Amino acid sequence: MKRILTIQDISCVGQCSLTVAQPILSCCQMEACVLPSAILSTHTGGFKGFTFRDLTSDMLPISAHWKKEGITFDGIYTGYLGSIEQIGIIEQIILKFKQKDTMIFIDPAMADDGKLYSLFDDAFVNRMKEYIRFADVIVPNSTEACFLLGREWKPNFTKEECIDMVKELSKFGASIVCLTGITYEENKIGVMAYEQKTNKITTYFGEKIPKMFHGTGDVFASSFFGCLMNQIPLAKSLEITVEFILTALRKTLPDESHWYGVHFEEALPQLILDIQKNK
Ligand code: PXL
Repeated sequence: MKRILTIQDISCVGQCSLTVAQPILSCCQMEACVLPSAILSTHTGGFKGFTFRDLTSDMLPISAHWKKEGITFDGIYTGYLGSIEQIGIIEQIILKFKQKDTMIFIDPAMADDGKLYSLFDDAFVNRMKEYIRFADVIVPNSTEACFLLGREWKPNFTKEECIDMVKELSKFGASIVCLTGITYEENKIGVMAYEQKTNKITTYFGEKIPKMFHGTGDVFASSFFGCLMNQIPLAKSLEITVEFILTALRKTLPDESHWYGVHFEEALPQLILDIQKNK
């Protein structure tokens, strides 16, 4: 069984980051080890007065213990990070644990809907631009793509603009760039991946659910990473992941009180079956 490491925060309530990644990666049939970047009482996208404990100073001692125990990882996936200083430490951890075939998957989780998340600023964006050079795969949404490229964001981009963005982003070095949440097909929302090696663009679109849900980026990244780690081909990985999210969103939509996350739990059986069928 593959063992992977995911580094992101624990939002104790909020259905994002580790509380989403861990169960999804287990459903993708991997041993999912975690390195929490920070502990928050909730996520920062709509709750007021959340607590935040930065765990930067724990990271090197934790990883040093793993090294001493001879623990290795087949993949490392990072999401929402706690501070600029922490990024340097995570780079050291990646260098320490990266073996020939270790997939480094970076979700540059820092912005959505045209805006940076509340705890980030331009200095964090600049550091993220350096950090993504470590990645084999990056999965920005269109807002993050614009911050990384220094472009103006708008709610909709044309197909040509999306192609231009993924190709431009690939210059940071990742072999796969996957842009999420793109909307140039009428009444649809989807993803576009560019694979540098083959110069190939792959897209997958699904029905556009008429509401924005917090945490879909984390559900996407976790499932997509899980599919790729199972060596499922890129196009199929996108299909499985978008269909998983659509099922989750359909389950969430009727529950109007659930504003802060996605009921992905009820869609997990579908993901497990798709992984078993395709791996
Ligand atoms: O879903 C991304 C995310 C993860 N973690 C925290 C967040 C957010 C988005 O707002 O606030 C703490």
